[in-house]
Amino acid sequence: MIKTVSTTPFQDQKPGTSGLRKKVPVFAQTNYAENFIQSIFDSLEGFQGQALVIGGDGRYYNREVIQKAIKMAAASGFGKVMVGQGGILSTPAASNIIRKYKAFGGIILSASHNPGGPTEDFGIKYNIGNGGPAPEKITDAIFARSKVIDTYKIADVADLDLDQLGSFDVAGMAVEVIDPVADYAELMEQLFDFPSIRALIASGVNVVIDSMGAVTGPYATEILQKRLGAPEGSVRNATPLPDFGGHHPDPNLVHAKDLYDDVMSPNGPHFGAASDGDGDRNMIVGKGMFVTPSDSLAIIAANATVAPGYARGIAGIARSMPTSAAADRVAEKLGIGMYETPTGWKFFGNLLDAGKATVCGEESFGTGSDHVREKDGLWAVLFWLNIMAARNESVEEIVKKHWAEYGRNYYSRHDYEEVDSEAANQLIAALREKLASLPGQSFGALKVATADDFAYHDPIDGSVSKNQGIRILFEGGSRVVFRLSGTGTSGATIRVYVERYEPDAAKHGIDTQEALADLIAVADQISELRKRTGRDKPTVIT
Ligand code: VG1
Ligand code: CO
Repeated sequence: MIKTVSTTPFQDQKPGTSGLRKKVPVFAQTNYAENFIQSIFDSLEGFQGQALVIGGDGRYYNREVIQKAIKMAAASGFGKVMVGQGGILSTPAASNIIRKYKAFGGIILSASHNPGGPTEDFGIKYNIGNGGPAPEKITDAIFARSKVIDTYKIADVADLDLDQLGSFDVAGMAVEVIDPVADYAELMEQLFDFPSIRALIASGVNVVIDSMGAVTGPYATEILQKRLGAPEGSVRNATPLPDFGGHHPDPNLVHAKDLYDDVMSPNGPHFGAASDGDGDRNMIVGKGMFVTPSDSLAIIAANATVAPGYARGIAGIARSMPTSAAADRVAEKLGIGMYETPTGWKFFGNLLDAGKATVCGEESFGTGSDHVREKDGLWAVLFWLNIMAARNESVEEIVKKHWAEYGRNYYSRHDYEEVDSEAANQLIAALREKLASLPGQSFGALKVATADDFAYHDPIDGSVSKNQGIRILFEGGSRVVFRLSGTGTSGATIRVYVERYEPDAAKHGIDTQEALADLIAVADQISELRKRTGRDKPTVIT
């Protein structure tokens, strides 16, 4: 029943910021997914007889790869697979299942915020036993293995019915098809004050969640509508669809603009939130106030003790390097640790495991805590609702008071998508060349204090990750950061991150792009971005 299949390696299976992401036609090549899955198994030790969690965001090709993964897990000697019904598990829910049931690890099928469909994106990611994305040591081993692999093993059996809950046998391995929502909803109920949030909603605070045709639909429906009493229809685009209904499931001001406009309209909802393809991102919008993800992290950290799960306080905060320093000011005031890591959730795992950090965040609409080892979209939404309920204030009031107390970090990211890869690499290389000569140079009123290519020394395991983004820091706390995306699937995406700290509350009402205009101009001057890419404006501004 177990077949060993000869194969030839592919040279392009290098996991990026969050797993391997390629267009569906690439993944659909004969043996492409199989090679990568076998390369994962070949890079692991000690999983014989152990459990593997499998699930995905429901995008096109999800079911096909899940069938392959189950049959290959059986062939390689896993004792059990736990798979979400319909092949569905949001990324944070998968992380929770791995932890709760002490699985050896998990395979998450998703390309997250990238579009889905027959010619769009697909992805495979491996998570370790702590529930978090595999660290670089493992992803490097997987890549190395994928370049030389010559066989894979698969059980030669019929497909499993993924829609039926229950326990099954696949080639001698147990498979449990589980409810994807139940364990996650239970965890949220432990962390947050559901009675207070229910009362907030019952008092007339109108809350909507846009699931963007992606995986959070069933989770948000269960939690917001069933458990917290929001009226039916509060969760929009609630059915996970293979092509996300044509949506680009990226919760930001461009792709979730309908929701934003609705919340900003006089009769629209008081609070709106959106999530991405696999449910780990969040966008928070209150009437009159869009919350930047960096501010969201800071505000959650500053108010954490209102939530029952964090009532004892938080041990520390971690943020990715490009994320604004708003949270640093909170950590300073609370007298707790602050950690700056490279982009990607895998770098938070050690800090969370060691109890050094309790909450973590990235500027890319990602926030989370030690309750799982992934960022968690609905968790952030519930945290905001819990804070609103506890303080009896609107989003706008909460944010403005926070700025008044800590100062405001004006922040924006400019993305230049599908740029010629050669031009993008040259731009970064040229910046690297300039680093040594930048300190001390002035650009108008801005004087460079330091400039470097960010390198991270993991304080727990001592590993070093170099070349994680070019930072140019100016005197007074403003900065620009440049890095190339590690999640795109065509050409290169250049991300330019711009930040200015403004302590004076009288200057907190300026339009963000205006407040950052001089830094944006200097970023272009130093990088020659427009000249090198031929672009005169970013593809997406968040
Ligand atoms: C992007 C974000 C990063 C995030 C990653 C995965 O990576 O910038 O902060 O962790 O996506 O998020 P990059 O390399 O493209 O900048 V998800 O929700 O796509 O898994
Ligand atoms: Co995601």
